[in-house]
Amino acid sequence: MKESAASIGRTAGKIPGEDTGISIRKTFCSICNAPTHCGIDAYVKGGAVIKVEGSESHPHNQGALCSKGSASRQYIYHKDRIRTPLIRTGERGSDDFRPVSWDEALETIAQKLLRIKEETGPESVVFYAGYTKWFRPFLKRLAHSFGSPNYCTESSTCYQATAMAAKLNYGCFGGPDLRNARCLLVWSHNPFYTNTAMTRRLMEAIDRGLKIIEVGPLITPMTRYAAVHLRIRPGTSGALALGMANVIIAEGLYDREFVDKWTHGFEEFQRCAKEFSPSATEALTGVDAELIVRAARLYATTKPAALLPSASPTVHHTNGVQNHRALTALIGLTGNFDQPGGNYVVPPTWLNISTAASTREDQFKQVRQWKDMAPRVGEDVYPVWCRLTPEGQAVHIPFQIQSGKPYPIRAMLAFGMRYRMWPGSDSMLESLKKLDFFVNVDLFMTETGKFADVVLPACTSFERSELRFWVENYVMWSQPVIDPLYQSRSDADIIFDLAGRMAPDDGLMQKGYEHSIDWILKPSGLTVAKLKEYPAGLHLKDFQMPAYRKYEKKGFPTPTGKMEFSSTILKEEGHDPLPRYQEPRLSPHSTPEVAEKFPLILTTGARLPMYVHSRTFRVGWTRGLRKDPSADINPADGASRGIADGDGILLSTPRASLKVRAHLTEVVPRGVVSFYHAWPDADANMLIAPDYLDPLSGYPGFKSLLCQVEKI
Ligand SMILES: Nc1nc2c(c(=O)[nH]1)N[C@H]1C(S)=C(S)[C@@H](COP(=O)(O)OP(=O)(O)OC[C@H]3O[C@@H](n4cnc5c(=O)[nH]c(N)nc54)[C@H](O)[C@@H]3O)O[C@H]1N2
Ligand SMILES: Nc1nc2c(c(=O)[nH]1)N[C@H]1C(S)=C(S)[C@@H](COP(=O)(O)OP(=O)(O)OC[C@H]3O[C@@H](n4cnc5c(=O)[nH]c(N)nc54)[C@H](O)[C@@H]3O)O[C@H]1N2
Ligand SMILES: [Mo]
Repeated sequence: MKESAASIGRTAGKIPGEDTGISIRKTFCSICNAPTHCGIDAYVKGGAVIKVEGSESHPHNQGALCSKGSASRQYIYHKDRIRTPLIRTGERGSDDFRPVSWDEALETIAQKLLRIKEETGPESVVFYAGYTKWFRPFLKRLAHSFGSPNYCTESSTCYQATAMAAKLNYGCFGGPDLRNARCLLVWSHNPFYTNTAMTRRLMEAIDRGLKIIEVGPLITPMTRYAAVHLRIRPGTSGALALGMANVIIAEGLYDREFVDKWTHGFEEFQRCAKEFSPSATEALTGVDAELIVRAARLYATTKPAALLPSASPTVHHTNGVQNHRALTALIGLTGNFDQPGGNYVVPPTWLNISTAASTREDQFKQVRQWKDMAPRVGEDVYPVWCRLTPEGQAVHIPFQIQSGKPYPIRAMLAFGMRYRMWPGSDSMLESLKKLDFFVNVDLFMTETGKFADVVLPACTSFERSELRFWVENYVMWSQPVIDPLYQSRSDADIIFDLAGRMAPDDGLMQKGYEHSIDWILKPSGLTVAKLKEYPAGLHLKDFQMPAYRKYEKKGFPTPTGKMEFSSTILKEEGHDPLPRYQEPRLSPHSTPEVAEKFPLILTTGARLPMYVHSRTFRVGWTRGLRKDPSADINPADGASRGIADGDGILLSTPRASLKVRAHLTEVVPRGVVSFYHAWPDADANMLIAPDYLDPLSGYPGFKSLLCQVEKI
């Protein structure tokens, strides 16, 4: 078509139309976490994305995009994208790879893993997924079809411990029913940085008069809306929760009827909470006794009230699971479990996202039962974890590689693995080097990829098809808006291709990706063909949400059929059945001798809005927002050490030191240092010992240890 002056102007303005050759295609951003992905309008011309906008029509983000999604083009077209499959030719850790065809790469992987299976059993191979979630059900199925129990994920340091704590108490869990809540107890969650689309619903609820109680050491954008902010010392959530329970019980503000009829172990719990008077709790948590009383009264008397916990900061401690049990116990104590406006249980539809639709995800994944496979990695050390969590404990992988006990781990097929996720990351790297065979699939050539024997290029969400549900009862089968760049492929294609080579007996997987999705979707009545008719997504209008108070009919899915203040499972496994408070293993109270040299409390990994773990450091727009690794330090702690804002400092723990910059800010309370966990050249996890773990879950104590800072 001949271009007129007007149409040239329209092209420059990136205006879609036949004359400009620009079309808008619907997709979504998947740089951050699965429940929070935002709908995107991709402006495509000549097979390339030339602009992105938040989709106005998408109910989740309603047109908005954060700094990361807005930088999507820099992410997709980044120079570090892996271009072809690669096989290592040089030393592990070097850049020496030779490009190979997909067939050679996949055949090499299949042959090697099948040989290992024959020699030492399928359990010698670990199948691993990093933070990316969308392909996990296929990977888990591949692992079990191959015969290995060892499907492990990044969730071994993230959400699974909170799920485990909630399952010990209730057998199931529910998020806040925001629309009907009148009070929200936000326990260490900062949705303004980490769950941005949710904050629209939150602001609407605040406008309707929602009362907010915030718990967490840091000042966040939520703080200005909070009626009370309890700035606890990191690692003391359990003490605070018991302190609040103490007030609620002593003042008779608990829900007697629910407690009498539906709970187990209240008497013991009451005795346990009795020790946590407001003043005793103040001594442990650093929060004024008067504020603790106010928060307890507000939460217990404003009905209905919901708890909004986070996936991780309360369990990133050596006492994490019991902390999280104590704070979720407050829901039952006040009769807010599965009530309108309380914590409403909606079973997950797909990838832990709950909607009105149901699927067969669980049956699809657990194609072979645990009893028909070897014990999982970590099962001997974390039996409670294995009873409640349908995966192995990934934090234990390096220990088992080193010990070879109870059986050797010889190979890993990993998708998006980053060894710096592990505490004592340097020691994790040493363990990786001991593997006979290591495959990593990623978008980018990463530091971890350099230690792999085979590296495969994955593509972004713009270049693939995937099934995605949103809590707004919305579903989408996305279609690629551009072809995969270079020779990259979608992770699902790679897994299904490998299933053909490594698990030929898995009839369903042999039928392919879309056929498997149809099988999974069956109970919902949806199909891939139907979803393809709605490229922008489909509202699940005719689907029925589950009732409230489901326990009245079926009881709780716990051993006693009740909410368990005192856990039957923990008792059976020889642990304290009560959510009793213990100090973090390193703290001014538990190790005063260490605190003499390291008097500050270190919390690592509080999220920043522009970064998602290691993902967006390489992206120019986001990196420009906070360039250098810097530790947040309270100005008073800086002043007493002669440290000014921007100074080079040494951040030290008993294990190691890092050179970083000082960022003096009131956001952190006095006595606390907060440092982001995934800076490329300053790895927080070098500061933490590999065995600094919660004994119940194996979770690392990322968020409460001891440190010192000094000017260089
Ligand atoms: N932008 C961005 N978004 C993300 C991520 C990201 O990396 N970047 N990561 C995603 C992932 S994997 C996760 S798990 C979530 C995490 O999501 P969030 O939990 O919302 O994020 P955090 O900043 O880790 O923690 C929230 C609050 O916990 C409090 N906190 C810190 N230390 C402690 C402590 O010791 N005890 C208690 N009780 N509270 C503490 C702080 O006050 C902090 O503001 O975010 C997800 N979203
Ligand atoms: N000190 C400290 N450590 C922590 C935490 C903390 O708070 N403090 N938080 C912990 C928590 S909660 C979490 S969730 C973990 C996260 O830890 P990781 O799993 O390490 O997180 P990422 O860096 O986001 O992702 C790993 C890799 O996945 C790749 N990737 C991205 N998209 C895709 C894709 O579509 N396909 C494939 N194959 N690869 C892809 C990325 O490029 C990246 O290299 O870190 C944990 N570690
Ligand atoms: Mo996480």
